[in-house]
Formats: sequence, C-alpha cells, structure tokens
Amino acid sequence: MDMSCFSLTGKVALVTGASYGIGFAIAKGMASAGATIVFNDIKQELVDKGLAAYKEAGIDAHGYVCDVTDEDAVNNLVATIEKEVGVIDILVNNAGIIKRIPMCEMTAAQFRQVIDVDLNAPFIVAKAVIPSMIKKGHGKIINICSMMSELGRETVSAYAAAKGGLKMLTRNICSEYGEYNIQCNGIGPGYIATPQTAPLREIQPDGSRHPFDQFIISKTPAARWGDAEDLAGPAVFLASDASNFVNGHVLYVDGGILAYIGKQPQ
Ligand code: NAP
Ligand code: GCO
Repeated sequence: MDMSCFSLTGKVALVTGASYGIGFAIAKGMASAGATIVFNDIKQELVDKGLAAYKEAGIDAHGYVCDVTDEDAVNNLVATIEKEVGVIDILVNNAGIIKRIPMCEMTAAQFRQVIDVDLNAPFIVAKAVIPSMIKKGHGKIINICSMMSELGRETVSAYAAAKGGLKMLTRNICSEYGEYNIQCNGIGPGYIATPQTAPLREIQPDGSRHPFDQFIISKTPAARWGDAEDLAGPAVFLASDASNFVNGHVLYVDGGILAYIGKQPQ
C-alpha cells in the first residue's frame, strides 16, 4: 500500500480555537504531515501567542481573530483565508467550552452559551467551508466530539447535549455531502490533560491527587489521562486520503474508557 495516502502536503487545514490545547496538538500533527495551518481564536493576544508557539515548533501558521459563534465573522474569516492562504481542504471544529454546573442551578443563558460554541458554531463553520469543498471536489471535516457524545455525568448537561448533537451533526453532514467526496467524521477524545480539564486534576491541599483524577485513572484501561498529542495521529488519518471511505464515524481516542466498567475496588 502506498503510504503517501497519509500525506497532507498541499492541503490547507483550518483548526478552530487552536492557540493551545487539543487544537494546537492536532494542528502540529497536520503540519508534520505537510498541511498549511490556519487557526483562529477569540482574542488577538491569544492568536499572537499561538503564532509564536507554532513558530517555535517550526510551523509558519496563519492566525486570525474570530469568534466561531458569529456567523458573519466566520463567513468573513473563510473568505479572507481563501484569498490570503487558499481554499480550505480540511476543517477541524475544535473550539469549545464547558460549564460544570448542576443542571437545576444552570441558567438558560449559560446552557445556550455552551450549545452556541460547541454545537451551533461547528454548524456555522462547516456551512461556510462546504461550498468551496464541493467546487474543489473534495473536503474533510473533523468535529471534536467527546465521551460525552455517548455518556452523561453530573454537572455537564449542556456540554453533553452539545457533544451528543455534534455526533449527529457529523452523521448528517456525512449523509448530505458524502456524494461530493466530502468526508465528515468525529474524534471523541477521552480525558485529556489540557487547560479545560485542569480543574479536575488539581492537587488537593493535602498534596493528594484530585478525587476526579483518581476516578478517571481507575476508569481508563490505559491508567492515565490522555495527552493532546495522542489525538494528532487519528486526526491526520481522518484528514488524509487514507480515510476517503470513512464517513459519519466518531473515532474515540480515549485509552479504552468507553469499553471498560472500571477497576474493581481492591
Ligand atoms: P481548551 O484548552 O479550553 O481550548 C479551547 C479553545 O477553544 C481555546 O483556544 C479557546 O479560546 C477556543 N474557543 C473557545 N470559545 C471560542 C469561540 N467562541 N471562538 C473561537 N475560539 C473559541 O480546550 P481543549 O481541552 O483543548 O478542548 C478542545 C476541544 O476538545 C473542545 O471542543 C473540547 O470540548 C474537546 N474535548 C476536550 C477534552 C479534554 O479532556 N480536554 C475531551 C474531549 C473533548 P479562548 O482561550 O480564547 O477561550
Ligand atoms: C468533564 C470533562 C469531560 C472532558 C471530555 C471527555 O468535565 O467531564 O471536561 O467532559 O472534557 O469531554 O471526553
């Protein structure tokens, strides 16, 4: 088998919210496979920080300020990228937030804010890039889902609802645009050590690990939190020609947690 099918050379990849965290790791992996990296963040200072981090990694990335929930701003971003960099071949809908609040204490505005970033925005950005993918005759869309696309837990009602919806949006983009050689798949990370999960890993005042940290270790066969870099290879696969017949699939990169009932109490 010719392994060049994993190459992303000549491809333009937009990774949303990729100044750091999972998006940054995925973008670095795609750059290593030859892609030209474009990313956005809400604040110029974060875009600048991201550009410096990419440069330090030897990547000449293109960074733009854009709130992915703002449809006009997203449409302008895509038009600017097409003018300044090139047509987007690969979209990674990575930008996301979480609010950990018991549902009956969460306001409707807080619930809507999570849905807006984690579900409405992937719709907005995918809708903005698909027309040019159709014209170009190919496209790859990767939605960053979650274990919460499959499971619930206390305090993450809005996030789980959004990520469950994102799994179904992934399947629907596959259904509507597969005939145009557009593959839309999801990546479902397990528990990954990034700023988003830092509160769940805080060392306790007595120096012990956070109870949730210990819980995740006991529920994960790999007995560790994932690193953002664990997601780079799966993302390159789903962005490359190696996955041209993979569509509507959510690839869980979770150390086996979804397959495991959890370590028996000793
Ligand atoms: P993170 O460290 O919190 O980074 C999220 C990124 O998204 C930040 O750069 C953030 O920018 C950006 N962002 C947020 N709202 C935005 C908006 N409206 N417009 C543009 N950018 C926005 O999160 P992460 O852990 O890397 O997670 C990345 C993705 O993976 C998210 O979709 C998350 O739900 C998902 N995920 C994470 C885990 C995990 O365990 N970490 C597991 C499964 C799935 P600002 O800093 O400016 O807010
Ligand atoms: C949480 C965590 C999770 C992870 C991830 C798991 O509070 O449970 O933040 O939601 O972010 O989504 O796949």
